[in-house]
Amino acid sequence: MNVARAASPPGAALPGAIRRILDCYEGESAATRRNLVRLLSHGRLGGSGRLLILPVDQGVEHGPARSFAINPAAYDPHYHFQLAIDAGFSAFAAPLGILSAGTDTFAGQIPTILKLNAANSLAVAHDQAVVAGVDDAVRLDCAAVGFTLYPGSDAFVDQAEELRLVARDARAAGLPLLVWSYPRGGMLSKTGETALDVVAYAAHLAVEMGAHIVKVKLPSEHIEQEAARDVYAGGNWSDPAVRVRHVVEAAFAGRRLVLFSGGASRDTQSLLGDARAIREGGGSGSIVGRNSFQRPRADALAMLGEIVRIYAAANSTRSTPATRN
Ligand code: FBP
Repeated sequence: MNVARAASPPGAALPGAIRRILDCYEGESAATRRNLVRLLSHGRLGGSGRLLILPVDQGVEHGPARSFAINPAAYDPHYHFQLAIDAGFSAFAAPLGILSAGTDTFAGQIPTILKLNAANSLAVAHDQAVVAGVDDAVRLDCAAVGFTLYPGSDAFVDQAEELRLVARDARAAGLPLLVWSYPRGGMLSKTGETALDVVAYAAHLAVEMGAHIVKVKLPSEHIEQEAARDVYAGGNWSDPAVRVRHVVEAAFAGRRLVLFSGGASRDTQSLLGDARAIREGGGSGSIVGRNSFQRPRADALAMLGEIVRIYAAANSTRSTPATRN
């Protein structure tokens, strides 16, 4: 089946940016490709080849009060669906409870991504429990499924085996797999969790294990692994765009979509600076949770509008297979 025709309105050609991205996903089923198109076509960045995703799993990961007390409207799952729609996000990613709580009201208005595993701050282990299945995502008409991997943690081997099964089920159901690849635990120092070499390694592990889209934190200049120090010596790593570029290269030389997370709430200018670096480095976009729902709604909409403008302004200055003109 011709995916381009199936995913577009009759007579409409698929935008070049999306076509180039699809060309990088060799061997995928028509249904998986159609769902990638669904994500890449929605919202204010639709058709640009970039993604902006609203993730709301912080109530589980960090606790409800730490996440929502600053903006009590955000305790309501419907608040996040509406914010995702009004801000023009590409998709809304959340655990089963939140997605179920708005699935009828917001049906067809925003692509959703079901986060299949979860950690919480009451536990100490660097591990996640698989708490939902691909069958739930199909029932909720999701456009993709999500899974958090902790490279470096003592639970990594078990997590990798869980991910293999999730990836198999997701492919059978035609759902793209988005992997949050967050190094932590084991022998990694706290600084090492966002070290350039470690973040690039985490991105590579995720795509090697079947992620269609990988999400990582923006890397710092720090190099964690002694054995990798020589390889990085002499690079211009003080430029955040160069660091983004390196992570994108580690994800099959830009043949996979690479997103960067927003992190804890901070000032708008610093967020916009990150978005510029991601764009310049050939990253595919951002996942911005706390910085969206921990701001008053009007401020969040204004800030997200600025991020959209940055991503929509131009393509990356250094091309990858997915961004080449
Ligand atoms: P934020 O934009 O709020 O950082 O959300 C991105 C995210 O990956 C969430 O999906 C997740 O709950 C959170 O970060 C985990 O953050 P941390 O690793 O700092 O606990």
